[in-house]
Amino acid sequence: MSKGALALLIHGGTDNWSPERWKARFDEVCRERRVLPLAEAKRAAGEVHYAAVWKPAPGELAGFANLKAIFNLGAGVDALMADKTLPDVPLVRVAVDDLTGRMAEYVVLHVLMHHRQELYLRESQREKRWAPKSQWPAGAISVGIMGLGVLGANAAEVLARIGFGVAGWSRSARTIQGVECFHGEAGFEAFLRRTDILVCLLPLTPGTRHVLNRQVFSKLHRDSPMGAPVLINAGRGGLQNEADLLSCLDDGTLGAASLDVFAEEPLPKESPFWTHPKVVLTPHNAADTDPDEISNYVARQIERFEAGDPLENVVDRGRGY
Ligand code: NDP
Ligand code: OXD
Repeated sequence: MSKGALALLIHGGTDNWSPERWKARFDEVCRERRVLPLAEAKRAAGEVHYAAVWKPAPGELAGFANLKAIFNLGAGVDALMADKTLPDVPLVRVAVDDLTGRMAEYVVLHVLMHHRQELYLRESQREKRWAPKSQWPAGAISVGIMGLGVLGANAAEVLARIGFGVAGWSRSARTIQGVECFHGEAGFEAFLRRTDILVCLLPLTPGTRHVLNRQVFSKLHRDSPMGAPVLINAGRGGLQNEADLLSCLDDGTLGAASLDVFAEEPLPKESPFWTHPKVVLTPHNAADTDPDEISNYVARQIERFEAGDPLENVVDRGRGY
């Protein structure tokens, strides 16, 4: 009997999400299985047992009646959770060392950028101004990480090794060596009050939408050598109230922000974030999903599933992440 087909529903629109690139990779790692791009998959819908997806259109997955599992090709599943017609089969997300390492690189880069006064130093260079300000050590800065899951916990450990004072906040209680852990509503204010650089690595769910707002920014610690607190958001754009964020940057509640994600992506040309002097902007590439790594990961998971072993990193639909 032939193996159930794998459908590719990939709508990224950037280099990394080229459907052709993913198809070539899946053909290599799923040699005995038909790997079907969307149009072909629709024509052979009954033969499709698995779907590998990135931002599928709402309703698209519901057309596959014999689906056994869905593999989201990234870590965040908010786009899928918003689809009310999502088939009731296991939904697997990405949690692999490759992605985790990439996110640690982004977080370390941006924490160091603000801590080492890079915005000021680049401006000085442009103006040919030799005017160093005194530099404090990493231990003088408290970094607070919202979300202590796969990505947040690892970034916290790496930052602690560099010497920052690191705390984290999650929904349930966590223990991470060298990291002061807070959780839930009850722990939120104390977490914010000790934080100079706030790093957001939360998933976007109904419980976290717009969690980054004026009320939260105004509770951050204000007496660090940086002068004002800093936000780094690499979770999702929907986590930030963008009007609050802009007004808090403008009135000094926040000293600066590194933003990788936005409510609307690609970010419209007219967005004030593009040219804001206090914003360091990246185009949602903090941690790219690598087709080589992740096609292997999905192929391995399908093999496990067909051998009767449990799938890994299955999303809890009740929690939404
Ligand atoms: P995980 O599911 O492993 O971790 C999520 C963390 O957030 C957990 O610690 C969880 O708490 C916490 N959390 C969830 N809801 C709440 C809440 N209401 N209050 C407090 N804490 C909460 O996710 P990952 O670490 O793998 O990924 C995090 C997010 O990063 C993804 O969902 C995605 O949106 C984003 N991402 C962005 C990328 C980019 O390139 N910009 C790349 C990859 C991911 P608990 O521990 O109690 O469950
Ligand atoms: C992800 C992402 O969720 O790339 O993996 O944003």
